[in-house]
Amino acid sequence: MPIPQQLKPSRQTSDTDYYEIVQSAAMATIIPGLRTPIWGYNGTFPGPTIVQNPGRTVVVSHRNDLPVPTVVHMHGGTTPHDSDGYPTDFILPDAKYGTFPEMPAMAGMPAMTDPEAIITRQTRDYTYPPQPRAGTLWYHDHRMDFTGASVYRGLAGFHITHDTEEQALGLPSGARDVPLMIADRAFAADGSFLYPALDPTMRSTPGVQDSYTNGVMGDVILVNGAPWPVMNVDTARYRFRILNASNARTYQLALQDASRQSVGFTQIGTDHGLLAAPLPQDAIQIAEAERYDVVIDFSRYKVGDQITMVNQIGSGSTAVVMRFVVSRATSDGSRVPSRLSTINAISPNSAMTRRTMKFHRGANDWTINGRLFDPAYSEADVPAGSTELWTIISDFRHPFHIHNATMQVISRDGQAPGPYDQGWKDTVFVNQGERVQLAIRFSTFKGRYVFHCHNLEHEDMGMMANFRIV
Ligand SMILES: [Cu+2]
Repeated sequence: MPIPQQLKPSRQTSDTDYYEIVQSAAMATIIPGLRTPIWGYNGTFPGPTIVQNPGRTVVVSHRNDLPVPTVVHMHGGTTPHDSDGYPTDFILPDAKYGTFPEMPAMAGMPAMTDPEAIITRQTRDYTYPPQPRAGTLWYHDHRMDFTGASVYRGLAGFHITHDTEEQALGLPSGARDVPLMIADRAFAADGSFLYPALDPTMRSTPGVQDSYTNGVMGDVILVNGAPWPVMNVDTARYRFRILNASNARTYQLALQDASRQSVGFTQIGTDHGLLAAPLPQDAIQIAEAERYDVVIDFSRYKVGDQITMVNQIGSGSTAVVMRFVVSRATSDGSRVPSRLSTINAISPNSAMTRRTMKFHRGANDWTINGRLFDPAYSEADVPAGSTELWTIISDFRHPFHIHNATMQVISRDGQAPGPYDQGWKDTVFVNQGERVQLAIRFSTFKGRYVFHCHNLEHEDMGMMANFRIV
């Protein structure tokens, strides 16, 4: 199983690490014997992993060598608005590729410009100040109307933040702290990705063929860019940072030993870092863009044993994710302490502003409070650093994601939060017909940001809205 390379800084000052990434077309070997054209950060899928250490600012200088505009969003980040990857904040490609309106023409709507867009040509520096918590963040393309197609081609990578609280715990680390990017893809016979774009050049017409308006799913499960990989492990504890980078597929992950007995995970973290205490889970539901950190203790096994990670809500080829083969006996100094982190639970109170966001499935589009995404309209103006209570109501399944904020699940349909709702989150699954109340704590960085469905096809078809931190 491949593990994405950790990117080395190109230079460092007393408080800042500088990185350089080139977004480029490349050939990958994913299906044995075939070559897959990808778009990748530094030409790889997944892109290189950026590690942000405590107290350090990270500046990533991106160069766009692709034929279309790109936008980099660091998902889960606490980020100044001009580095957040607002969908129209394009890094334009080389001028030879022509012009690109911020909002391309869609059915019944002419092309439009976004006067607030902050546009650069070919390069852009994204500044990420020290992050509030250790967590498994990730970066991916967020281009207006083309996010689904761009991520599908490979524009996604990990951005891992550390803090001193986490570093003192003795959790599995180094080669036993492993990011797992799960993403499903479909392939054409020649090995290329099969994405049902209306405009495969991704230049002018956004959207997917009609039969894919619910979202694009593939029949091949990739982990770190490899199909159903096998990972050799020692008889030791491992920490896995599981990210669902799929466009539209939710998984129910579980572990099975050779006799197909479920062996369970120890969940230790979620989107924005560690839980208060380890949480045993028989299975973990992970929606698009969510992260779950788990520890698997392979010291219970002997060399030669195999553990399979399955997807309990998949079928056929999508029911299996990857396999672990215990291949080396070793000693292990790691531990999972009974207390991991301090999570101050937010108690709703009457002083908190309450808002309702209705996620609705239209005939051919996806709306929030009855609107398609409009860069000129703000759904909520929120005071910097404030905490609000938002209720998400939905008539379909959607992972709700908000930028530049962190949240706790307060209730689902008036009942207690679900088994996967612990900790600080930036993405929360909302089921069909469900009413989920969230306490959202906004960052102190001011400006225009978005929240949206993280089913990328829904997002591209309008299920996104602005809020402003004022
Ligand atoms: Cu959705």
